[in-house]
Amino acid sequence: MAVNGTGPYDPQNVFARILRGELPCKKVYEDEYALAFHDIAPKAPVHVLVIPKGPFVSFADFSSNATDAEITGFTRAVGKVARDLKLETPGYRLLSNVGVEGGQEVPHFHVHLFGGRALGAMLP
Ligand code: IU
Repeated sequence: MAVNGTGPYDPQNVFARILRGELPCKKVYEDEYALAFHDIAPKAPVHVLVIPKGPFVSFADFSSNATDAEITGFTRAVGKVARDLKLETPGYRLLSNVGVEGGQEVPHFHVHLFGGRALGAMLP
């Protein structure tokens, strides 16, 4: 199910349900602004999703409508997760799919954090 990156927020989406504790996740980190957990279908030895606590559909929505505190808090949380998982050396990849053509499936903004192996050149 692909989604529109700027459409209305669906409070029943799976990540909203994880945030409310209605569905389980393998939590890596949580603070006031963000929750990080292992992707259910990992594409790399480390594949973690970091999501903001607020109801943002995509990066397009988040970058337009989140407060400065939410953007700063979320960004620092992503960096902290990468650091805590010891991904900074040799490196890692951040990715966020936005909307239908961008390949986004879950309509709550999330950043994929990949690491644990040499990832090669950026795709596509
Ligand atoms: P996407 O950027 O929206 O395409 O990525 C969604 C990711 O969410 C994808 O990597 C799924 O494996 C992952 N995921 C999950 O971790 N837990 C779930 O319950 C569902 C999807 I549904």
